[in-house]
Amino acid sequence: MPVLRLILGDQLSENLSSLRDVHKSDTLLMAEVRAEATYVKHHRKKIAFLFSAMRHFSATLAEHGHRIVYTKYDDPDNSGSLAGEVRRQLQAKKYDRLVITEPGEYRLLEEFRDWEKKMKLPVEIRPDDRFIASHEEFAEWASGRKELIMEYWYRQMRRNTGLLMNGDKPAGGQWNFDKQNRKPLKQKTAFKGPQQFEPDAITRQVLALVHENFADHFGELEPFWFAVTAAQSRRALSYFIRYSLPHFGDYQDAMQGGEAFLYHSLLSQYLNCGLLDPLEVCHKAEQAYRRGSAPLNAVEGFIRQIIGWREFIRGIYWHHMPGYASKNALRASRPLPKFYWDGATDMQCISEVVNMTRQHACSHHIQRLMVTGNFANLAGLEVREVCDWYLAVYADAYEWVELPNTLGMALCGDDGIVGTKPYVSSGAYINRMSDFCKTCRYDHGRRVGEDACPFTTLYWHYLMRHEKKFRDNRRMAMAYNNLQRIPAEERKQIRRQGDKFLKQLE
Ligand code: FAD
Ligand code: DLZ
Ligand code: SF4
Repeated sequence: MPVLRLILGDQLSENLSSLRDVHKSDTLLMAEVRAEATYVKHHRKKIAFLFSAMRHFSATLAEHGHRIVYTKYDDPDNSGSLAGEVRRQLQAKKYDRLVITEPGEYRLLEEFRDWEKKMKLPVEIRPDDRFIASHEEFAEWASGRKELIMEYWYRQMRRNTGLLMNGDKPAGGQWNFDKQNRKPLKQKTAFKGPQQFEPDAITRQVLALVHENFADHFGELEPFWFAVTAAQSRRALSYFIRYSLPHFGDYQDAMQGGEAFLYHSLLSQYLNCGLLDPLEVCHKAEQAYRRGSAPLNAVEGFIRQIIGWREFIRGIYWHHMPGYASKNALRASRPLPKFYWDGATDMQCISEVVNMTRQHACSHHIQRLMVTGNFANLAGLEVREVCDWYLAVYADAYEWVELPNTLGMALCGDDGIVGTKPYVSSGAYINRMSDFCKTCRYDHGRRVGEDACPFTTLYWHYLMRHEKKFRDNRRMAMAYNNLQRIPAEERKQIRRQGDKFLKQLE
């Protein structure tokens, strides 16, 4: 009897584990469904990107001789959920079993685990092996360690893959060149970022559909320029390697007004839905170093993001779920302010990042971590609401990668699993790494008074609020020594001003 194989919107890879033993008589099922498009109100560009990429992928599978059933969002019989679409197939035809590659979110894994009973059909859930490490390898590495430090995991991944290795030694004699990767951009850059693609007929159809059906979702739909096929994603990769990678390291942490991308790759949305393979991406970057067209600090920094951070974050998610999602170590409970959606705030940095996010459904790591994330942590914004915001607004967001980055790294909400200290800073850091403060009505250097920068006031307010928790943390010693140097009267003023600001936020 044939097998039914369900392929999800972020499983657009021909080497998917659920397709490995596929037979021509099997049915491959893909479905655009309301439940997945609205469990958070995804950015309209994200929905358009995935629907278009799904349609292109299904066309490729059909060209390769597979039998595909594809439900479009506006098909009159669309049941609106993955379970409903599977059921429709089971009613239409007899199948031996259902095969699925493990999803990227725990909520779906739980649902799939129930299907065998509910659908009265054997359900086989296979590992997603489009990553470098398996869950078992991460669990083995994590077991018995007091702290999970990304750097050590990364070295294991370097050894396993042989990337940037000369025998058993790291290329250049050092594992990590991060210290060279923190330069601000002193001048406006003329570089206009990643390769862009003209929407084809399929994408234009999807854009019309999203325009029609998701008018109340966040984000601008057009201009739409994402790659939507594996071939286009590879072209975007080559473009990045050629034009951006040489500068990626130096300006990895820099931010600039009006410039959403700088020298970042903008490849995460392609990697995360399966259009690009992480190892292929890293090998291409390594080749650029070996042939002398990109410096080691850039290539090492880039490869570390993928085989280090990306794999580490995924390991943390699956190792700690389901409990991880309900953590809120700092008891943050303030509602998400409206300016996270409309960008209408005098804080120039937040306004810029929210507006870039609304336009592109992308923003780079430091914008996510040190602007919107930093503010959310400093202001004690409700963890679930902040996580849902990040899950909704970025084209690369799926819970396996969004949650540990947001709840763990940005909000310090997981009791030190992802990071050993909070990523918080005053306006001084934002001023050093960007030109946002130049056009802001606030003064990044002032802690109190009319013009005090909210980041700066809240930074000291945060240190005082959480003194019990962080005071004895070795990595916070300098921050607390600096706090002690502020005169007692000014500390009182900071408390008052911070309290007032937070009250107004609500
Ligand atoms: P580049 O700077 O060019 O980096 C290269 C690649 O490295 C990325 O494409 C990505 O695949 C990988 N990478 C880099 N940093 C990380 C990281 N911390 N975790 C996982 N992969 C990483 N990344 C997502 O892919 N999806 C998310 O939903 C997501 N949410 C985030 C939320 C917060 C609060 C923060 C601080 C970070 C988040 N990140 C997320 C990580 C990172 O910001 C993005 O991967 C990156 O900005 C994507 O842009 P890029 O492709 O230009 O990355
Ligand atoms: C994100 C998303 C969206 C917007 N729509 C669909 C869809 O219609 N059909 C589908 O199969 N997948 C979609 N996805 C991706 C899923 O939400 C994703 O597979 C899970 O979040 C697990 O990572
Ligand atoms: Fe942001 Fe403060 Fe700088 Fe204004 S002064 S841009 S609020 S850091």
